[in-house]
Amino acid sequence: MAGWEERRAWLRCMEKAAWGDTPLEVAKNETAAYFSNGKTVEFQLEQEMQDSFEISGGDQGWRVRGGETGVLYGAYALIRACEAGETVPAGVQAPSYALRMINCWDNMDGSVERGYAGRSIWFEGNRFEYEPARIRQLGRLLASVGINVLCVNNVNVHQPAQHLLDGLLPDTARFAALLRPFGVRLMLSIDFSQPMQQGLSTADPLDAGVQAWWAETAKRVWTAIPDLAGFLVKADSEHRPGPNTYGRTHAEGANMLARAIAPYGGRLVWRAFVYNCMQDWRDKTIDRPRAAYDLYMPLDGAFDGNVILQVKHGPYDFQVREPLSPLLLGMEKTPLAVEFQLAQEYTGHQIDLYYMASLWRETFSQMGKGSVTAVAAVSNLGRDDCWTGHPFAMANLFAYGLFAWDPDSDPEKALRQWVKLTYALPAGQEDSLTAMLMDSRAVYERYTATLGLCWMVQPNIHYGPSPYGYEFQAWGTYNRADRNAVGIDRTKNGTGYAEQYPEPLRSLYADPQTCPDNLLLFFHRLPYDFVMKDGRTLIQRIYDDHFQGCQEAEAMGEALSALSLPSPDREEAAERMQAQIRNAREWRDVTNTFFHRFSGAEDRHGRTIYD
Ligand code: GCV
Repeated sequence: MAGWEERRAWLRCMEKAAWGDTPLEVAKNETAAYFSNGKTVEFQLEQEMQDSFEISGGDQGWRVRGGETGVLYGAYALIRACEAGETVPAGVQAPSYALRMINCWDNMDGSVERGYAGRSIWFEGNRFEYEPARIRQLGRLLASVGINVLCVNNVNVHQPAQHLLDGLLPDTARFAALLRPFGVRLMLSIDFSQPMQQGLSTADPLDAGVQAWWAETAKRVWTAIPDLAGFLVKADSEHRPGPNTYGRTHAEGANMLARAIAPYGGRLVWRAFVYNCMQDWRDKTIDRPRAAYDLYMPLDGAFDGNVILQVKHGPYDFQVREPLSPLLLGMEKTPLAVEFQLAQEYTGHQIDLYYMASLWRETFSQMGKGSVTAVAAVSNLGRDDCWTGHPFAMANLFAYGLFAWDPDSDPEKALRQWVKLTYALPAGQEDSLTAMLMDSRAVYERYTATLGLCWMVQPNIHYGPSPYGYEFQAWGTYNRADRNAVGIDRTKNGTGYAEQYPEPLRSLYADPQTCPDNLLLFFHRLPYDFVMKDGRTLIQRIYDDHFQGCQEAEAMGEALSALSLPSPDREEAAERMQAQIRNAREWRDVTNTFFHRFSGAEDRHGRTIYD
């Protein structure tokens, strides 16, 4: 079996390069190793260009002009294009977002919350434990697609992680130093109540003692790690402490922390994932998707300049299909980050194939350019040799980097580049793998969440079907299926959630005749005999999608076995594909039976639906 050293994901072509101590040195070493055929690459450093670069030249050699990190991104862009046989990008290339972040949900005991690729690469036994070469390799992976911030610890900050700011600070600084030559800056998740764990009687953001504690802490931390990108905070969310405990607003809480770190250029990333997770399922007046907009819109303009409000792309929680969070369209005076999840919590646990770039394309095109200042994604990485559990899940990390750099990127082009860099497949097989991954999102959606029906998953695990698994729980995640109808009316006649959208989306979603099919049951409660735009009944469409999705998963299995992938990717992908097919069959049968029992409707095509 190959170890991680042999499985450098898309950087296999650069095995021989030496490390360097600065981005420029790394850029020189990487290009010298790659262009060992005599072509030269010259670098011209122009500090003010920062992350930007421009590549010129061609036949004789290349010239890369760029800022301190720009030269490195230029070197990688050049290598990626040459290796994939693509045209080298012309003109000045500048990233659309200054912060292109990966948020790791790694716990200090070595576990990874929602991790599907093994244990943490850098934590074990409540301390840092890692192979330095692997951390450098990680820095290189991230830099090669332009990612520049790594938040190392879980947003659910369990007690030992607080010591990253004090007892373990020298280790945190050593870890940061390993990533620095790759232009990757560290970020730390912090606990809002941290001052109380360390002797103070309160964490009230308006308390002078608390403010002094954070100011002192910030000074210590930035002295050790002067380029720390900032703090990430999950507050008043899923039982985490926050300013609400003290009757303070989220602006008061965030600004207190932001002021402590402002002298060092730190950014305070404050997550907007706040909702009532203790809801009584009987209470239909509460509608979880409304929560973030209701809480944060009145605070627009109240945050300090170095606060970034980090908003999940949809109003729920990384479901297979959600509309864009209305907060991303509504807040105009607050710097925003959009948050995605590479970890496949609800999207197949890195067992089922699920290439995400079309989601990012949809999200960015709905938001429009310039409405967010940063991009974040929950990591899908772990200690597994192939880094991401499923070797194809690496395509998501790769493409995420390209989209965080340029939200107008093309999902298929990004994927093709990853396929070419990762595998040496014959052209027809490249097409086949690309097609399989391009279709994977729609296939998964068909057998797990048709018509926007989400949350029908095994509670806590979030893999496999359980139509009533979340129905009577406190998390605010209901489908309210009964013998007459399914879904929730979120128009002004119902919970009013659709009213949070500006026009024309508000009207588009409010009318079942214009609402996109894939969000129909997210916005509406409809009877099983409701006639869809294509003339089918709602129940028939539910049956059809489950049969079709499952069949497509089986066909992907056949297409996969025809690929001449290298070992062990071939065996790993095949094994996971078998699990995916079992999962798809289970989803098909459980969901169809569930709705058949309620509706009593027979399948028009007479296929098997179990009683
Ligand atoms: C880190 C969901 C996940 C949690 C996660 C949370 C979040 O609820 O299931 O594991 O916690 O999102 O984004 O904070």
